[in-house]
Amino acid sequence: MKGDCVKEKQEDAKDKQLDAYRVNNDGTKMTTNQSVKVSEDETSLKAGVRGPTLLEDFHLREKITHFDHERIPERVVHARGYGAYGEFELYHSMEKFTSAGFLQKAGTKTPVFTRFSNVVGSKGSADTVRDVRGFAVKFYTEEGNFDLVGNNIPVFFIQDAIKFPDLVHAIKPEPHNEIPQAASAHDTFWDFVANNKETAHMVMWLMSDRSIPKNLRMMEGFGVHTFRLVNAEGKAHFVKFHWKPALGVHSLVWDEAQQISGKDPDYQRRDLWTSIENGHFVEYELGVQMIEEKDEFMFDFDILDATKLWPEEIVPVQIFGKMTLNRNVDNVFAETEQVAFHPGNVVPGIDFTNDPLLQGRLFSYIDTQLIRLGGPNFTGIPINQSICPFHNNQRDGYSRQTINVGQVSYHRNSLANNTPSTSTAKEGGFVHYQEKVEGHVIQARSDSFKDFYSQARLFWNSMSKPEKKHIIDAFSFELGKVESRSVRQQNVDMFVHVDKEMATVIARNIGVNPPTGEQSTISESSPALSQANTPSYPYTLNVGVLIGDGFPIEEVKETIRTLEEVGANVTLIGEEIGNVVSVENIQGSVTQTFLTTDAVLYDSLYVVGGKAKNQAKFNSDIQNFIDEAFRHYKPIGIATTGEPLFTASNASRGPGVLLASENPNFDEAFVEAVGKQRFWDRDIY
Ligand code: HDE
Repeated sequence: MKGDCVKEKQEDAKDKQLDAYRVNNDGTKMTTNQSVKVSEDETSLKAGVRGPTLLEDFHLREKITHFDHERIPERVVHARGYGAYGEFELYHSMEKFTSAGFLQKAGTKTPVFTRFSNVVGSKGSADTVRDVRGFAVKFYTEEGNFDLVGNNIPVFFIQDAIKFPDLVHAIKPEPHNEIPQAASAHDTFWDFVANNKETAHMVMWLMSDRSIPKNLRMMEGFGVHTFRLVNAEGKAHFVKFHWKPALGVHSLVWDEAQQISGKDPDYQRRDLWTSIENGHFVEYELGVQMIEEKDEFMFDFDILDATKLWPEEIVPVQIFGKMTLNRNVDNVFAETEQVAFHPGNVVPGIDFTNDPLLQGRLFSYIDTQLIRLGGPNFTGIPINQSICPFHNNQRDGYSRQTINVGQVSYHRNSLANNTPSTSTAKEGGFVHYQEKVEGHVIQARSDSFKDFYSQARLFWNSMSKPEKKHIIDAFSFELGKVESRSVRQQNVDMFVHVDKEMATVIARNIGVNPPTGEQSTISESSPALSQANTPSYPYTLNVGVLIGDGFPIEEVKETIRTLEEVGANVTLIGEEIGNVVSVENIQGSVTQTFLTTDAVLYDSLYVVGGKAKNQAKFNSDIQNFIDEAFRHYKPIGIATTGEPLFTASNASRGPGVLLASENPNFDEAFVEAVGKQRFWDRDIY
């Protein structure tokens, strides 16, 4: 890229840069890649209409050759991902803590690209599997790219990067039969867990609702590692980065998640795409927890250990800005697939620590891009380019884009006046933080890394009653799928150290002996870890309206209007796609049928009922929807005409079930229930 870094309308800089690469086929004539106009694209060149095909048909050769090479290797982890553009706006200056240019002046807007991902499954696997979600953000700052490559869980399975290949081998499908896809519920993963006790804390998160997020808009993001913010005077703070979703943290229930995997494997990417297309932009606030360098050893955990979090009640998250995702990509391959994140991409004012997991990542990401994107020039792919020009003496390699002019490609030189030249810190040069280090060269773990259960128990203690039940169910499901009795036993013998009652119930469910060990003595909890304390809104939630002919227009119109007023997405579901007609002969538009959609794809139901051609089937379809939504603790609103259908279903009255006939303020009460999302106190089993 030529010229200076864009200073004005910084937030548009990336979009403008990409303009040069956007190609639109509308109204154009077809050409080869050499720009020769093509006259025939359906029949290859042959000697006689039934004769042999001729190699001189260059268009045929080029078309097939290009097709043959369309695939690149999927990411070794985080293969399934989805991305969007947006901007990051700084609320207030962070100058006191960091010299990073994009964090100096309140109101500064920086373009970003964010890719969310599932860790384990292949590129074509389902969205809603139980897994950690990647949360990777590329900030295109005017001092270069800063990548915050995090997850939706604040801790990690292992403490040292050297164990990453083992972890991934264990959790991926087993090599002899490549089963199961995108799932941790199998022997090798749980064998790894039981034999690597540092996994305990993260596994508690994995078994919790956090690993089945409702969508990508309603989950937190964490930088996981401890980084440093360094100010202009060179003073550093240890920090952990946090993304807080504006809509709160919400999850699916496991049965629902599994059904969605079949009904709509693209559920989460569809949700992100559609929200942005509908102008329901997606917001997360960014904050840091900060610890002064002098306080490094003040805590009962090691702040360099990535299996530990810093309880927010002890070290509060200080919010300093907001990311808004507001634009979908034009081409998923060119942008989302080719984006290359790297935790080592930092800008002056942001630096690393000795977290051994982070240190290993600093090596891995470039290494993986070299094979995935075919050589060292992947930074020239449009999505990866910084918005500022770059100058150095790196040259050549596969698919080099720049045409470097001149005879000099080395430093120091006199022939080019010793350019490109380096910059001092004052001139914006990155100067690594001058930490003092000393020690013996040794392959060992610090003793301060060896407490595996305290925070795992802190997490357990912080869970609400339904959350605890979900964790026990998840363990029982996952370990119940493990064939080796020994591995099942080893796991309950391990997790007894987190909670005895929990491990004892799991042992019973999975047919092994009750564990005999003792649980950790930690009694503290951290309310910030429970989703019971998260905000909840009806905005952007999906309400399915089950409707037939002969509905009461005033009643239904008013309820739908109230829902739409708060930004809920309302879909009419009926017997056939097309119009339904009210008693008053007013039409409504049905866009989904009981065949094309399913109750699991909606956050709540509004049951109107009515007449249909096949009345018996229509009624039973509605009753099935009600049962499903009821079992998944979802709000259900019943119009006066829907009451008989509700009564005929297996659902019972109770929390989150609202009848228009009984409720004078039905619309408001229903909207409130929709916003609450789940009614855990419903008596289901
Ligand atoms: Fe990654 N990780 N990782 N990781 N990671 C990759 O890089 C790796 C770890 C994370 O949307 C790979 O480009 C090692 C923690 C995300 O493109 C690879 C270790 C966290 C993404 C890699 C870790 C992450 C990746 C695969 C142990 C949360 C997807 C493809 C030291 C803080 C980024 C690629 C995207 C991707 C290596 C652990 C997050 C192989 C060696 C901890 C969000 O380089």
